[in-house]
Amino acid sequence: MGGNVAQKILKKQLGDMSFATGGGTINWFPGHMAAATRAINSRLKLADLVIEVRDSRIPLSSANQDLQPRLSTKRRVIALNKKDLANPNIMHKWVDYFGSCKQDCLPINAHSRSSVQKLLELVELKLKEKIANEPTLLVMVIGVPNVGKSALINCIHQIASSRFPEQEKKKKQAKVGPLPGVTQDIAGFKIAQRPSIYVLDTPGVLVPTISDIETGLKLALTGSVKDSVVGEERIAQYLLAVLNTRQTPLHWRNVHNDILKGLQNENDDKRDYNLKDLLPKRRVLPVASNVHYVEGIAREVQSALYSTLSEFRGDLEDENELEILIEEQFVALQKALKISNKANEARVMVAKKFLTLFRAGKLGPFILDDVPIVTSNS
Ligand SMILES: Nc1nc2c(ncn2[C@@H]2O[C@H](COP(=O)(O)OP(=O)(O)OP(=O)(O)O)[C@@H](O)[C@H]2O)c(=O)[nH]1
Ligand SMILES: [Mg+2]
Repeated sequence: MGGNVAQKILKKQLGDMSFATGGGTINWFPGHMAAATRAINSRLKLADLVIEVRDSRIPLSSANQDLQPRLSTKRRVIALNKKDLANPNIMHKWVDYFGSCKQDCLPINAHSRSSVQKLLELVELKLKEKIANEPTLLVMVIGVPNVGKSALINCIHQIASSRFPEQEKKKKQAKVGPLPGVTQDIAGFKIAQRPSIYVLDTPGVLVPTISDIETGLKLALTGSVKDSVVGEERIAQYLLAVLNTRQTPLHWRNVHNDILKGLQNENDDKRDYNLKDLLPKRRVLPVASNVHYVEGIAREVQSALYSTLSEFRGDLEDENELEILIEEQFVALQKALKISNKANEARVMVAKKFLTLFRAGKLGPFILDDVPIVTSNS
């Protein structure tokens, strides 16, 4: 229900954007993707198994729909990557969902060897017969941009090298990076001998037209589409619409109260100091540890969103009123994120920092897609 409101408000906001209309001038599908899609399609014929990497936060929206018909005819494992950023309480429902579709799937974290090890075991199981009978096997890793294909390949390669230390001479590494579009060419990595098993890293590819605005926004929010394509402000507005309609900030009440208590203590300290009028006590300056700083800012953000939402008297189901709340939240976020009013383009800065916190998981784990309802008679 909430999702529908979020969708409506977004249709309104994005209605005049080129990608909302779905066709014509598509500027968010970079030139190299068309060529990459053709290259992937031609290699797919040769692949013995495909690891389709998706983002755990959007298990359906991160599927490349154009590739699905081909993939469903192949041996396929869906790796739901970045599980560290996804809500573990909902993840199991997705595993059940894919299970009910008879689709192998495994939530993983490409930076964790043990979780990639499990994926490898599943891959080996599915290739068991082929491993026994064929001299060479090809495993393709595909997926939309920035889902962690190359990070996964590096982890697989590392595990393989420790199994076959003689292979370690060639320290070939796939390039990994925080922005979409890092891998531009298909590259092979040998991970086993007898049979020879090659894993192919591929460039992330999107479909040329994203049929539904919300899918596009989710892809932008999780970093599959360059921010500049949709604009940081719109992505942040979308995130706020999602959080508010789900009432997520209401769970941050304790954070808010703790911060209030903290402020109270600080005031008490100050009063002490004034009354006694003694030599100033040495104040312990916060160690400028980045981690602590970021955690602190994230809590300020959660607190700001809690208080704006809990004080909001409007109707969240009304898109105009939801928009008013989101505007108030932009103001509150600016303060929480310590962005000066004088700053040029303060709104864009607010949006950027807010998105950075979300993407790093500092606002908590999320799953943005809804699990489809499976009718049991299928
Ligand atoms: N939190 C988290 N971050 C991850 C995980 N896997 C990859 N990343 C990060 O996600 C970003 C993208 O990783 P890449 O491996 O470059 O993604 P890719 O799918 O190869 O991207 P393209 O080559 O652009 O298609 C990097 O910043 C990685 O460090 C994961 O499991 N959890
Ligand atoms: Mg890559």
